[in-house]
Amino acid sequence: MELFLNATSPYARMVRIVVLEKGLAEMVTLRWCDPWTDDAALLDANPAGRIPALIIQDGTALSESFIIAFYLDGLGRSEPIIPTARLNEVLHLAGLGQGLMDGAFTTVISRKHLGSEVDDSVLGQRRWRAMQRILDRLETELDESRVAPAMTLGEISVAVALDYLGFRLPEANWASSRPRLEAWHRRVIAGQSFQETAFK
Ligand SMILES: N[C@@H](CCC(=O)N[C@@H](CS)C(=O)NCC(=O)O)C(=O)O
Repeated sequence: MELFLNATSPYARMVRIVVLEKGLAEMVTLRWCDPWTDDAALLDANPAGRIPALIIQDGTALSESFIIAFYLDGLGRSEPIIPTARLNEVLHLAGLGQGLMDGAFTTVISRKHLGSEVDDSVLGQRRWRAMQRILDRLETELDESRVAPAMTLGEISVAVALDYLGFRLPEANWASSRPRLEAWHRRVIAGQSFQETAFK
């Protein structure tokens, strides 16, 4: 299989962590690319021009991080990252992580293309409030004692989104008033799959 990715995309990192957690690294060739330059091979795999995209064994191209994660979860024999016994809880958390990731990524990309004054626009302000609400909700729902040995898609999604906030929007300073979430995050990112894929 071939995975189109770069080193700064939170969506691509999430899928890369899933690959590692599922023990599939040897089956996946990493295709480093820049989605912003209309890379021809990427456009062929995903006409939306976005990473991640995954070409699977029969040549089918998959796009969208959650769809790719769902597919990969069906491969390999390791613990499921979307376990049916904890489905509601895992999907709930994965949704919050995705919402946070979308808010952070859209903020970064809007600033880059429209200037940082976009933060003061109606949409920019709305996005910022949404991120704060998600962070506050996570602070009430998560704590260190809830980190199970087998990583789930919920944990991966939230922890990658928090890492991305620290990487691209450090001024958000999400951890300063959220000690439980900070302890939870520190515990999750200590795992090898997070260490190997750190943003740079
Ligand atoms: N909903 C998509 C979002 C993917 C996404 O936005 N990827 C960004 C990089 S972080 C990208 O490739 N952007 C290029 C573009 O929008 O043209 C997913 O979950 O995979």
